[in-house]
Amino acid sequence: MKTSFRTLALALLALTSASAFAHAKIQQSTPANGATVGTAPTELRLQYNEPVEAAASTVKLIGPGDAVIATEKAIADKDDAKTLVLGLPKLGAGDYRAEWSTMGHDGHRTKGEIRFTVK
Ligand SMILES: [Cu+2]
Repeated sequence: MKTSFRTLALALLALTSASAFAHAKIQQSTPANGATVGTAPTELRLQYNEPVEAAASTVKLIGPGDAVIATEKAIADKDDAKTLVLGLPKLGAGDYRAEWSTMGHDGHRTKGEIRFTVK
């Protein structure tokens, strides 16, 4: 009993200290979440608070009619390891959402979505 309590306490401690490190939180994006843009963007930029592991991160773009838009794989910005860049095909007018799943430098994965509208 004593042993299992200690194991539990250690496990809790490990969890607590792991979550004390910031995971990759999104700071801003271009287009911004909720933005309406007059000109279709040629890329989507997702900027995080820490370097991201682009190879282990995915961004899925969904367009009008819930159609999945084929894109290249998101890559890290060559000048900024905290930013993921998703090259975009020519986007028509409509509502888009990008579902991102990003692996931070600490190996933790966070997820979210960015919505924008092309006029
Ligand atoms: Cu983390």
